[in-house]
Amino acid sequence: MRLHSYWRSSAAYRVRIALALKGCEAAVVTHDLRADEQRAPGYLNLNPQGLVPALESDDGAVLTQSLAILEWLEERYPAPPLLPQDAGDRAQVRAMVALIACDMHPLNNLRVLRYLRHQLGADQAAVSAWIGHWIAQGFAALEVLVARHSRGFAWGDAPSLADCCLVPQVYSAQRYAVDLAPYPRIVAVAGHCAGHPAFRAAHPLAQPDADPDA
Ligand SMILES: N[C@@H](CCC(=O)N[C@@H](CS)C(=O)NCC(=O)O)C(=O)O
Repeated sequence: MRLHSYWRSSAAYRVRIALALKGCEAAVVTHDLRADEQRAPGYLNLNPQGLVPALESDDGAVLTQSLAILEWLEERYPAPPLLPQDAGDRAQVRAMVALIACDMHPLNNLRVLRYLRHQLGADQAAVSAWIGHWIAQGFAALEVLVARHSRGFAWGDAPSLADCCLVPQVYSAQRYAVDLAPYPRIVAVAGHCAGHPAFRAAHPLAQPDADPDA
């Protein structure tokens, strides 16, 4: 398999975590988002949206959209499971996933922030306030769900798709210097995950294109 990735991409980070949890090997192909490499014609052939991640599977399929890739990995490589057995429990995990990946992350990704800056004329203070607002709103709700369901990991006592999404979102919040003190349970889950080898292997700073000075 080949994973098209960028070290600081939250969506690619989700897939890297799931691949590592499943014990799947994937060669990493990097695209520097700062240089707009995700819009190069060759990559647009793979993913017409011009976004990372994309996963080329061993049978030649090209998969896009991180949540679709996570669900595909879960179906194709069922062990270890990243969704609970019970349908109601699975819905709870998927609700955490959607809260982060559908209602938080899209508001703060590169193309949206660029639009705020360049088309709407927002200065850095306004952009930072925007980022902080949406992260705070999402994390306030997620904190309640984690309090209900966590026993170490975001849902229960084993890693799930919720952790694949929570950990990158916490990394992103830290990168934007958002105060995480109001969300001690989310921070505790991220800390718990940080001790797991799969999460360590997927960390942005462990990636071949990591640029700690960026
Ligand atoms: N919903 C998509 C979002 C993908 C996405 O926004 N990727 C970002 C990096 S986290 C990206 O490629 N951004 C490039 C850009 O905005 O131009 C997914 O989950 O895969």
